[in-house]
Amino acid sequence: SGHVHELSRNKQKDTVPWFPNDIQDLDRFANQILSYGSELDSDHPGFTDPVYRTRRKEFADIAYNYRQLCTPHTPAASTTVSSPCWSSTAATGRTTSPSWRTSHATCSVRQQIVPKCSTSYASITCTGFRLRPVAGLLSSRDFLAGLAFRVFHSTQYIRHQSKPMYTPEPDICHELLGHVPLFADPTFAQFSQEIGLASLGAPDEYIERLATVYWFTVEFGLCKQGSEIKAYGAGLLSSFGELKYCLTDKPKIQPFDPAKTSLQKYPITEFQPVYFVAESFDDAKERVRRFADTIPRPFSVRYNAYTQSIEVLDNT
Ligand code: NLE
Ligand code: FE2
Repeated sequence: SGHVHELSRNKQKDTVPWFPNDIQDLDRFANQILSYGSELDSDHPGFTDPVYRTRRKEFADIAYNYRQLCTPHTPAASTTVSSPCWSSTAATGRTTSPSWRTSHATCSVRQQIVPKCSTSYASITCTGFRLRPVAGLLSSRDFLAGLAFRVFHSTQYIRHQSKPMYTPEPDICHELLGHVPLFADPTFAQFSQEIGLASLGAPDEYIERLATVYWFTVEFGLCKQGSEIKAYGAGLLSSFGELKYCLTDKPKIQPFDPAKTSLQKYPITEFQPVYFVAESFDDAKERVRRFADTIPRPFSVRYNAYTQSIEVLDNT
């Protein structure tokens, strides 16, 4: 029950780590961020740009004050100015999955204007996925837990205009051109939620493995389509540089298999040396489900979409 998880929030051996039971519980960790979104490292391309830094701070503050059920679902922050970064990332499409191109239209991604988060929110009501603004980087455990509720923690600032082709940091181009179109695909939405559900109350070691599965699918996944291989990972769709690179013969390509994929090490500030190819979103979903069954947990979980809460089924 909720109370048991509550007591075990400060990690002790052999207790189940705390996890959100109800969608409102997401408010409890939304601001437990590893660094505030406006604090930039000295090697960040926007470090010496005061206008950019002020804007980042405004976005971080909006996210900080957001509450799941109280704030309207249209995060007020949005960038409706034109930006060279948006244009260069929005200009692409040929190497991407059919889901991306279908919902590309739904999201009315235009080349000159960065859409508001509210527009994108409307476009994914078909799967019930919603965006929640976040003020900084969440822990893997908290970030994955959001997916169990079909809540996606999203940045709102844009990358610095001096480096449009690739950024190690997620930004609004990445969220709206990369993630949102895929979350409009019902099977992909289920697949993503499956990773989230598997993470609830999982031991730390499995959180790391699930975060790795997430990385090689939702962020950097490739998928077969007939005799071709297409990119669907958001980190590829939003990076014009890496999108071209990933389908050359430079990187190593391996079949997606959660047991193995979840152990693969990866860099986070440069193009990936290894990618994993799924047979289909359905196949990937089944594989994640089977992998989830191997996670040691004394219970199983199910999401109740009517009450927006997790049902915990005792297995002991
Ligand atoms: N490298 C991606 C891009 O440039 O859009 C962002 C990846 C975020 C995990
Ligand atoms: Fe991402």
